[in-house]
Amino acid sequence: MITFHNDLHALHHGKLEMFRGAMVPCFEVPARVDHVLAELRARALGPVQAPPACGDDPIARVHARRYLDFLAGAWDEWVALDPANASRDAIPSCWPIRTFRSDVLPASFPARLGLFSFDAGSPLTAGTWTAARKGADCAVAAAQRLLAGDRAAFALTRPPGHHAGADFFGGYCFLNNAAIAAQALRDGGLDRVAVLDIDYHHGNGTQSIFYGRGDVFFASVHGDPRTEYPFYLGHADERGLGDGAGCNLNLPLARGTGFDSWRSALAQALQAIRAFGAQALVLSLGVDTFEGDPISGFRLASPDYLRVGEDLAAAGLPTAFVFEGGYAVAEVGINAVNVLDGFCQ
Ligand code: SP5
Ligand code: ZN
Repeated sequence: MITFHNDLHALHHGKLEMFRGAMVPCFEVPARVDHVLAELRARALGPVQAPPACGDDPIARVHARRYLDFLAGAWDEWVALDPANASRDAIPSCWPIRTFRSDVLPASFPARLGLFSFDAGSPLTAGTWTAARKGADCAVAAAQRLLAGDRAAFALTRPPGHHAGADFFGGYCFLNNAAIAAQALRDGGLDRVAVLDIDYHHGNGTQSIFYGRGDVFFASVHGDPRTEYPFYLGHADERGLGDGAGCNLNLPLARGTGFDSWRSALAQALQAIRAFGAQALVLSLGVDTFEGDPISGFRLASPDYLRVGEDLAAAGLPTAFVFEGGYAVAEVGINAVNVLDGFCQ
């Protein structure tokens, strides 16, 4: 399987994130991807290539113009507020929830930073926009390989994407790579596409992007949002709206869930994707389901990820893997590549 990767991901390197009132070192670090690359190369799982530039169009098919304009200029605006900001990341501290207006674009940069985000845990840095753009290139390139007939491709990207909505960032995510890949598959001629999200955290951004659509099925196995981030979406009763009714499947599991129960939920998600009649699959590949993950609560062990890959392969769909979370940095390469290795056997 081919892997698309761009070194410029490392330009996105947040320093600190807000957690329960404290600023703590970022969990989502460049070394995560270095470990995956090293493991891919050690196992000779296929070529690693830099993707061609996808241009603005595939990104604008998923994200709102005013959000993309905001992201593109955000770092310069942040530094223009105060030259001292060049040495610290941009983090929102004010949000227009409920009765506030979101239709009027504030002139104030901190106000727009809050308008286009949902948490204080996702620092925006000098290189965030460049890194995110290169990540979208990887996602589109992976989709193009499926359209060209490949059975699988891997977009090895960071920052991750699945928490980012059409016009907001959060959860370490800025551009929704999985959604961009799914939309590229649709625009490339497939009628029915599925996104399966196996990151520990619910893919609220991907769900929201496709919630009203009947052409893209979204399924997710994740920590129960009653206790787990992102808290405000991901419940089992969210089934899709309008044309999308029945095209959303959430399988929340309690913190502490081990592989056997998790694997049953995966089988249920794959069964629903089969019933939907998907012609291709985008797999949001988070490995923060690992027992050693510092911010998550499932109990998957490293060898379990080989079985995950085998189960995915048995679904028989062309599959674009898109890298998401996984914060046990030393093991993230083994775990992610185990999924790909299991798929390719
Ligand atoms: C892509 C992805 O996996 N995003 C996850 C974002 C989670 N953000 C909240 C992190 C909360 C950090 N908890 C620290 C617990 C230390 N014991
Ligand atoms: Zn996650």
